[in-house]
Amino acid sequence: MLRRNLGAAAFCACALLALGMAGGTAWAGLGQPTDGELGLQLPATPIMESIHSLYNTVNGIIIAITVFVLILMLYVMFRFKESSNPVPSRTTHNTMLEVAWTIIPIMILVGIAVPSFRLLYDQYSFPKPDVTIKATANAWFWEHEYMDQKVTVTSNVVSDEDVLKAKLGEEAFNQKYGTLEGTARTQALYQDSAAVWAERKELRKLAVDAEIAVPVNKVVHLLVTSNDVIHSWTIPSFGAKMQAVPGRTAATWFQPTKIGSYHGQCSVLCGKLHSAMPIAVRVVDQAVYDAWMAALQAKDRKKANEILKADVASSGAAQSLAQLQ
Ligand SMILES: [Cu+2]
Repeated sequence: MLRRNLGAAAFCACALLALGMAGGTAWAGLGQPTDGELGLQLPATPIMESIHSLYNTVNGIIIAITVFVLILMLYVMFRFKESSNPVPSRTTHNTMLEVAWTIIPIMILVGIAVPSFRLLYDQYSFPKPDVTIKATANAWFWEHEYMDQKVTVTSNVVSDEDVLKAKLGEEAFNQKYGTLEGTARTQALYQDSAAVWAERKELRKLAVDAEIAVPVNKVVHLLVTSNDVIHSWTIPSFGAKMQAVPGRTAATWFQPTKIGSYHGQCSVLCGKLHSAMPIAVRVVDQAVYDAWMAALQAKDRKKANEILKADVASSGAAQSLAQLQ
């Protein structure tokens, strides 16, 4: 019976591992998710680096404890089974052992608490800001107001319909899809837009019509609030996540150290189009940022978008390529 159980457990573990391999698992990318990813997205800020290190430390401890308990259980199962140990011991207490299994877990917990509290402290210690942005959540889009420059960027998701319309033209689009309704329409748009997304080198569900930009290595303070229900502003690679609560202003900060394109989504289930609230931040050179901001201040949004589009160094495509190499 025992052998059969052990065999089943080993088989399940092997099957899971094989499934993971076949599913094309990969380590998560920088600033964007990867298909079948394992682990956290790569860090682009000192805070996210600390989160990675805490995550790895705690995972190491978990793996060590699990392996230790597994070995202990297997040892007990074989060593003390009825056939090899017909006369069981009558021992009920062992002071040394009891002190040890109380003290050691306490020491492990304190060991986890120290880096954990240090990280929490760092997350709430705001360095002097170079840029202050107020992110306001709306059902279903984000507004980013650069407080000192008095400029607001409204970011809407780019849908399958948008990219197909841009590719085919409004008229051809209506001719092809105008008669379709409901799921049939959604599916047709999804299937037909796949090639267009690949061609545009943009991330489906994560692309927005107007990205925001921040200068590299500068401290950004982010004030977060909402106009309707609770949302959450998140960029995983920045290690920044803050609830957007109506009537309140919360704050977080980040200091991105790598030029690139960073993606996140509203991460509190907020309603029907929760999945249509992506956030896209470009971390750019100071010169690119200045030019982009100047265009926005001159109310030339088209030029501002073009400046970011033309900045190859921070484009997501360059990033995916660098990750592959
Ligand atoms: Cu939301």
